[in-house]
Amino acid sequence: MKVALITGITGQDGAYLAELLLDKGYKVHGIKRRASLFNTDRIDHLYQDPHVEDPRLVLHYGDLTDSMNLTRIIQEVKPDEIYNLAAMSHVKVSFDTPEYTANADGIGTLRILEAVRLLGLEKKTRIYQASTSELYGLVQEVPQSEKTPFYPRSPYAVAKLYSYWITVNYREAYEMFACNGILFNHESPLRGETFVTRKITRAVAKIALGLQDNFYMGNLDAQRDWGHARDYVEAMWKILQQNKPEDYVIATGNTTKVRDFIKKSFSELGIDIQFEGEGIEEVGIIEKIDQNRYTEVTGINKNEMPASLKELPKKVLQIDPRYFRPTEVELLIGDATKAKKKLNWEPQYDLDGLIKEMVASDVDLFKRDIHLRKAGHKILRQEE
Ligand code: NDP
Ligand code: GDR
Repeated sequence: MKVALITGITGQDGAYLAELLLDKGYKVHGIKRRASLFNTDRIDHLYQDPHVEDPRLVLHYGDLTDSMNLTRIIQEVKPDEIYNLAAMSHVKVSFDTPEYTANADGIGTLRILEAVRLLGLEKKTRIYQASTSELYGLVQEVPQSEKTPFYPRSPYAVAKLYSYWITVNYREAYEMFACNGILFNHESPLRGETFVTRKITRAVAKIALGLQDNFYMGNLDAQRDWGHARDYVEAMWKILQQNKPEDYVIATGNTTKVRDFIKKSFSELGIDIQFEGEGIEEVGIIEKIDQNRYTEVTGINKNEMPASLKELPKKVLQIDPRYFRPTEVELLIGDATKAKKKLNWEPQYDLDGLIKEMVASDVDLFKRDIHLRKAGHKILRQEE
C-alpha cells in the first residue's frame, strides 16, 4: 500500500486529493493546524476513527512554520509521496501578512525538502509542490506555458516563486523526485468563501433566496482561467507517477472576466444582470427573471418568490475599492499542452458545468438556512 502525506489536507485541494488517493488504495496522512474551532469540515466525510485498527486516513497536528514538527511527522510516516498543498493562499491577504506568507509559503517548502534530505528519504519520497499561475503575474506573454518568464505581483506570488525554485534546485542538486504543478485557478463547491468565484456563487444564491440585497466586488475586469479542483488534483497525482520529475502547467486554456462569471452565475438561476456605469461607479442591476428557470433550479414557485425580487430593476452589485489589490494580475490563460501530451491529462469539467455545480450547492446550503430560521434557529454568517 502506497503512503501519502498531504499538507493542507483541510483545504479545498487537500480534501479532493485525499478522496482521490483513498479511492486509489493509498494510506493517507494529513497535516492539520490546531484551531480553536473544528476545521475539518471538508474532510469529515473521509474521517476514520483512530481507534480502529490501521485506519487509512490519519491526521497529525502540524504547521509549515515548524521544522521540527514537519521533520518528526515525515520521519514517522516515511511517505512515498508528499503533496505540499499547505499555504496562506489568499493573494489579497498576503499584502496584509507578507512576512507570515513568506515563512509559510516560501520557507515552508524548504523545510519539507530539507527534512526529506536529512532523513535520507531522497530516493524514496516523491514531492509535489503546489505552484501557481500567480508566478506569471504581470503579463509577459499569453497563453502562459512552462517556458513563460515569471513576474510575481504579490507577497504570495513572491513566496511561491521561492518555493518553485527551491523545488527545482533540490531536484537538480540531490536528484530528488520533486516537481512543480503550475496550476491555474481551480474552484469547486468546497472553494474558500472569500475567493472570487465562491464569493459570487454565495451572493447569487443568497440574493435569489431573498437572504441578501446586494454585494460588493473589486476588479470586475480581471481575467482568469478557471477549472474544477477535482480535475486538478488528478493532475497532481499524475505528475508524481511519471518516470522523470518535471514541472507542468495545468489549465483549461480558456479565460473569462470576473464580470462574466457573475453574469453566468445569475443566469444559472434565470436571473439577468446588466452592468451600468464605469470604474468605482459601476453597478450591477437585475433587469428580469426567467420564472421557469428560477423555479426549476430553486424549487421556489412564483407565489413564494422573495418580495425583494418582485420589484425590478433592482441594484444588487456595487464596487468597493477595498477589494482592489495594490498590484493586480490582469490576465491569466494557461497552455497545458505538455500535461495533455505527457500526463494524458484532460479536464472533465467546463466553466458552465463548474458554475452549475457551485450555484446549486450554495442554493442548497442557504435553503437549509431558511429551514433552520423557520424552525426558530438563529443563523449568523460572516460575509467578506
Ligand atoms: P486553501 O486555502 O483552501 O487550503 C490551504 C490549506 O493550507 C488549508 O488546509 C490550511 O489550513 C493550510 N495551511 C495554511 N497555512 C498553513 C500553515 N502555516 N501550516 C499548515 N497548514 C497551513 O487552498 P487550496 O486548497 O485552494 O490550494 C492548495 C494549494 O495550492 C495552496 O498552496 C495554494 O496556494 C495552491 N494553489 C491553489 C490554486 C487554486 O486555484 N485553488 C491554484 C494554484 C495554486 P486551515 O484549513 O487550517 O486554514
Ligand atoms: P486569485 O483568486 O487572486 O487569482 O488567487 P481570487 O479568486 O481571490 O481573485 C481572482 C480575481 O478576482 C478579482 N476580484 C476579487 N477577488 C476577491 N477575492 N474578492 C473580490 O471581491 C473580488 N473582486 C474582484 C481579483 O482582483 C482577482 O483578479 C487564487 C488563489 O487560489 C491562489 O492561491 C492561487 O495561487 C491562484 O488563484 C492561482
